[in-house]
Amino acid sequence: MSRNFLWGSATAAYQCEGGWREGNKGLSNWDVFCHSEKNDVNPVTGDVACDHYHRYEEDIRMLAEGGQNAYRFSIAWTRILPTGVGERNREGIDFYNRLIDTCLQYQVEPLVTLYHYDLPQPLFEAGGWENRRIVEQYLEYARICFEEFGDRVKYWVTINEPNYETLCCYGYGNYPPNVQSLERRWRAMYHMMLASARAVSLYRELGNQGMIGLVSDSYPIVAGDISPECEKAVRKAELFFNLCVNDVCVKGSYPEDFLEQLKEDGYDLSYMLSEDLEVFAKGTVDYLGINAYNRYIAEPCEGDGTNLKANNKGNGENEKFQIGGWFSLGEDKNMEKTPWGMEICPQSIYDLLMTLKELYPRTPVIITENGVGNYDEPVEGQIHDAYRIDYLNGYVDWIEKAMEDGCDVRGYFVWSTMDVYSWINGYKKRYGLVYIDYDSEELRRIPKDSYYWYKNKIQEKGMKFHG
Ligand code: BGP
Repeated sequence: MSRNFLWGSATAAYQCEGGWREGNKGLSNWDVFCHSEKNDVNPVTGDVACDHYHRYEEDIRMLAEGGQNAYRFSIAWTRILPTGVGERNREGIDFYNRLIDTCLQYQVEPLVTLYHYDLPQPLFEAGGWENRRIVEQYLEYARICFEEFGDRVKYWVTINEPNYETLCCYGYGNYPPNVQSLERRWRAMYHMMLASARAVSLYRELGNQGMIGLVSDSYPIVAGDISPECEKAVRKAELFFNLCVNDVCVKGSYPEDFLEQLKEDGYDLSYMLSEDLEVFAKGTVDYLGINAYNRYIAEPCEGDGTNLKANNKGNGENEKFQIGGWFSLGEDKNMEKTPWGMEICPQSIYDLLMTLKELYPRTPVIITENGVGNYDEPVEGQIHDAYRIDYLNGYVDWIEKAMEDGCDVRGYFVWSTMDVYSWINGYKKRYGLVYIDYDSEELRRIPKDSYYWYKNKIQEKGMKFHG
């Protein structure tokens, strides 16, 4: 396996592929949701998206020409198994074979996510991640992917963001199934963690030699002030966002005070079976994938209510985030924020990485996503995204500092390779190193200033990058 530092960028199937009815693909919950009347915030779909399904060669070539040596993408479960279970679909497998072979042809290391938000619709209708049956179904799907692609793919991700996805599905309620029930959220997340642990063990049982991990959106969390109440709020926010995922996949068990809190909330936890303890303990990851975007300021709750309202309009209007009985999130008015309320704070990655080093000293980290979404407009055919360069540059420098201070980071991926569909934020919230002109017939690709910046940065830092 290559020992080079992974310098890459990332996408996910539903956000870029398009080709939603091609190659025998089945329908996913996102296909159905985006075509339903529930999709009313920014009513667009991923039917065509960037047409990566047909233009992957161009995208991978541009990535390689931009000096990158790694590409993170996800497999659509519905291309491999159109209804989620049953016979494998050759056309879908062939598509990913072409994608992987193209990466290798350009000397780009593929880092492959098995599950990134898009669930086969029949499984979604049977309860999705709330239904324990999905653990076996996911495992069968993972087995097929390992068998078909494991000879060439050496970096795997079991599941993308168990925290953020379930928070949107069952907290904000802006992703399908669009409900607000934290009790259901914890149940769904538990099955994701179980499925991930099983897949890690299976990967090893099959004799694979690569690295398999889970991608966790993780947050540096600071106290609103130095009071003991704020300190307690920090711990609860850590449990809520970070430890409910990271402790489980790295240490192989849930934190005691997390389980206590769920009991205190009065939730039915009968889905947590004692036989699962061993599954978690055995299925710990080879590396932890970190999606780094935001910093949080934890404070005690005001009253006992829960308030969860997402800002998907990019209009700068953010409601206070509060989980009754747990904590609330404060705001530092002096910090710069995007119109979607994300704080710009590159040095916070240093704190996060040093915390991870303390908590999980033997587990390497790969930064699997880092980026900033905003409205980008071409000026005379170019995209001058200096704000993105500042942001990414700050992150890379602070990551380097954390590495100098002993944190074992193996790779860095910008979100995203090119502009992609931003879930229910639509297409106007752009993250790409490459601009997509969605109005042009050929979905023209235009490298942004940040694309060239990244190329130079990689050259300057070198492929070894302390490796
Ligand atoms: C992560 C997801 C990505 C991507 C990114 C930006 O949570 O893994 O799929 O979308 O965030 O988020 P958004 O597009 O919602 O702004």
